[in-house]
Amino acid sequence: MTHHPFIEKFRQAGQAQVFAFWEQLSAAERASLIAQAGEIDLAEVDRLFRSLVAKSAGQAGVSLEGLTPPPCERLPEHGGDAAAWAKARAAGEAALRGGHVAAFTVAGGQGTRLGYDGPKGTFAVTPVSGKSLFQVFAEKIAAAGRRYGRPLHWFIMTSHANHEQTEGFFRDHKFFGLDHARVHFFRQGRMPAVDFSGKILLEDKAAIALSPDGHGGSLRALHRSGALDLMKSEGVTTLSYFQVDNPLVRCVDPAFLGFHLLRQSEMSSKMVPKAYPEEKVGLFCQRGDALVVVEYSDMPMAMQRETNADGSLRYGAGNIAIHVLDREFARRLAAGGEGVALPFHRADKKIATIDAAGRAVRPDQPNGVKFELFVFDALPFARNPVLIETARADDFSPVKNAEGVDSPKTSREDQLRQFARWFKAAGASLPVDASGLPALALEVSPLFGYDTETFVESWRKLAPPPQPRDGLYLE
Ligand code: UD2
Repeated sequence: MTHHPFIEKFRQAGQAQVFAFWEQLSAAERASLIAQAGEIDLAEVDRLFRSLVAKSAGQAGVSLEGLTPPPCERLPEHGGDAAAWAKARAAGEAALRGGHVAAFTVAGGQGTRLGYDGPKGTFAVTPVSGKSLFQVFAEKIAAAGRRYGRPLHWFIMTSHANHEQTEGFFRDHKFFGLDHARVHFFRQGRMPAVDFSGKILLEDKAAIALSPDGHGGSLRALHRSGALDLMKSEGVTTLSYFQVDNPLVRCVDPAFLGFHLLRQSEMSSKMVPKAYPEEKVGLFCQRGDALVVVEYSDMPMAMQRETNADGSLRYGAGNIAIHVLDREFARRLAAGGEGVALPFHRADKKIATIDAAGRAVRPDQPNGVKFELFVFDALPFARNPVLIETARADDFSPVKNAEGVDSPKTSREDQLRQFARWFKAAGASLPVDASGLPALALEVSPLFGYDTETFVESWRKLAPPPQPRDGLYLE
């Protein structure tokens, strides 16, 4: 057998099967396999197997000890302090004018549930012109840059699987008018899948079964890619984090940024009140001084049904994956070290692999484990975390499933409802049903307006304003 230092290293770690087909591989295949092996931290894989797989049949139980509902900055219409919101907003706007904020999209997920073949950000979501998720964000970011007189940097985390396609999509669309020097793509890390005895699985004879390391891998990837250094040299202190699947998101929200900055928080989050106890979202909770997210699957249903005196859910602060992060906090967590590393989570999956004879195996039951990091696990490490409430209708309507809840249809309808609310605020009459859904398919480009205020400003400049009608597109 040809010797390579990696082969010996893997053999010593009990992972010799990774190179079982070495003799059959071409020079190019060998080089590629070695490069993949080089991504793997064998000690980390061994530690994860021992702590998450070998020890127990399931995920190490999340402790519910000492959990209480978290303090939260309520919206003024729900009893929040309007003056504090106004002050926060002014502080956020000052940070945007100073160029201290960058947008950050995590777009490395595999998007399997949607059944769409391509990077999720390229999926068409808007009701009339069929803009992609990436275009919607690009236009919101361009519009905010214009409004505050400082074009924003935009960081986009991709995966190995979708990096080239994502970059190509932006090039083909001329970066949707953004300055391409301010749009930065970087790949997230990968983790190997292991079987239930801890052996690293092969995808085929020349490839390890590697998959993205979770959205929490974004902190390591920001660091490794040099993005944090670039931000520092550009005077960016604060990252506005959102997921690629949510076209309603306010890519940069001055009030949210302002609460974060005024409280000198290292990481802050937005929540929406859960729609019903069974809703499948992570839940913000307080434990001592720390803000934590407990996944819905880890909290007993009885606890999720507990109510306050006014009937609202006691643990009702749903995580919609919109956060603000301090740049140096991201660096500290990425560097890891004693007591400040994000924990990995285990997910049992059906993993396409090969058997000892090299034949393809397509299991119909989970045959192995993937390891993932979650970004919200950074919250307990953050100084002065701030949690604010946001209106679901103005911040959250993700595209996750092909049909049913959180699908292209529900997201399109939520966009239409938002446009209809803006028209109404501007005094334009538009027939809507009881749910606020207009009978007309119309669309507002974020370049025209991306919230009530910016829409109304642009609308008032139109002379005469157009009559709302089917297919109307405002840009
Ligand atoms: C996430 C949250 C859930 C709720 C929901 C809101 C977890 C475990 N759950 O559920 O509590 O907040 O979002 O929408 O986070 N991604 C990467 N790399 C990866 C994995 C994911 O970039 O390795 C991105 C992905 O492209 C997407 C986002 O992270 O933008 C969410 O990923 P998901 O679809 O796995 O999370 P989901 O919807 O199950």
